[in-house]
Amino acid sequence: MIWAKEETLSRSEMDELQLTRLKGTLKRIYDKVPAYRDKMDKAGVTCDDIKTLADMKKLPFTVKQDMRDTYPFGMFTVPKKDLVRIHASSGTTGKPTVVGYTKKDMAMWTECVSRIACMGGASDEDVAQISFGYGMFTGALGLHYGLENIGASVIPVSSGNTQKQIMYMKDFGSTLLVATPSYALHIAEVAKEMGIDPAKDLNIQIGLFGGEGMTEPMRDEMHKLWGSHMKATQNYGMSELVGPGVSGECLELCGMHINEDHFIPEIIDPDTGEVLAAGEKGELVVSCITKEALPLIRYRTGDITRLFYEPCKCGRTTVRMENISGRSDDMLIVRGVNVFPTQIEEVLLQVEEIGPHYEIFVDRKNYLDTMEIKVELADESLLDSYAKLGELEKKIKFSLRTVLGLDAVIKLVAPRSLKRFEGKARRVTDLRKK
Ligand code: DLL
Repeated sequence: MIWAKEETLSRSEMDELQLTRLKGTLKRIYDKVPAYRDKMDKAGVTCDDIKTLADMKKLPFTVKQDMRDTYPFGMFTVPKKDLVRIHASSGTTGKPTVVGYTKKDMAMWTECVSRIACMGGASDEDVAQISFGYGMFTGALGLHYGLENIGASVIPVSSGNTQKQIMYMKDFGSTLLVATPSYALHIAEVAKEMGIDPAKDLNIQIGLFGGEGMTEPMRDEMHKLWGSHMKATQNYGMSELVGPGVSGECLELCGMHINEDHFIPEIIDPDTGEVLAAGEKGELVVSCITKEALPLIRYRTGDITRLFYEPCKCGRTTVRMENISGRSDDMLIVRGVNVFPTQIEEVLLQVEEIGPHYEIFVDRKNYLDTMEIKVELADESLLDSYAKLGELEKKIKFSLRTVLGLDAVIKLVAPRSLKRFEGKARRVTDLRKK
């Protein structure tokens, strides 16, 4: 089922709608947000210069630092009194990024998430367990409202307390799981330890995963644990833009459909800022064209992807974005080789004998970069044979070198010995930054 007619507009209808909305939003920002007005003035561009969507490239970017410089509410276009919700995303450094919603924004957010849930196969028949952490993170409340809106029965269980989650899942007959992919793997693992086979003894038919990426081998792992019947899709968003609800995969699994009547995507070269052609890979830049409180224009997400404009078999005509390959700031350069952790994950998870849990450590010794990857074995029995372990380490090392040109030290460790995550996984430690 397709939730809204806006998901099936022709390209010319979509262009026209986007342009009208962009012009209105831009004028409001120019009038109400001094920080963005200054940027436009410095760039020598006026609202009237934007006559077509192609003119967007004249507009200055907005970056996370703009939000920090104007902390907490300086980029808002409405007085605080008009806000009905405030969230914040905690960065690893500095002040958090604060985002706010008016009543109208809440309705728009809910609508966007309902569309994405629907794309992933959710309906009013579902019993939806939300295992994202409730709180300042936008994931849980975003999915919560969107799923309630389509009539699903929502269980706001939050993250953590995993054994209890599994008890609810079993006793309430939950059919849909909302979680980060890494937490979904962990829930399945704990269920097994409790003597419950997630694929047979539980009834999860739909997995709506997001907040972090899910590579294809990771999706395969998900099917191994939760059963091949599970429809495992991922969706994407960012608190600054709205939270979840920016884009999501439909069941054709060929990229994430962007809610284009609310968000205009562009792909730029992260180094030069130049706009790239459709199909080229670069940094995703998004303009919010319907939000009241915080309509960021040309926001640099830092996420690396590409866009496909061909209509999808599902009937939606909205542009699709490829799985995120990484963030421009988490690309590792190891002895001159550029590599994203997702590429390492793709190589690792194709090795049958190892499980989906790994940690990457990068360091510098005697002026040379080193990389060590700890990987969990899928099965304990291999630990008994030094010879087999050595062989397997060699095999993984060889794959990494052939596929990515990377030399790494591989350390195979016992199942369940690496850290587990209840929210977004953190698998890379770059000790060179210390
Ligand atoms: O993670 C919003 C969200 C919550 C989206 C739940 C989907 C589901 P932030 O905490 O601000 O917001 O983090 C945003 O997370 O820039 C990406 O780097 C990453 N991210 C989110 N979804 C995906 C995904 C939420 N499907 C940052 N694939 C983004 C890859 C993702 N990365």
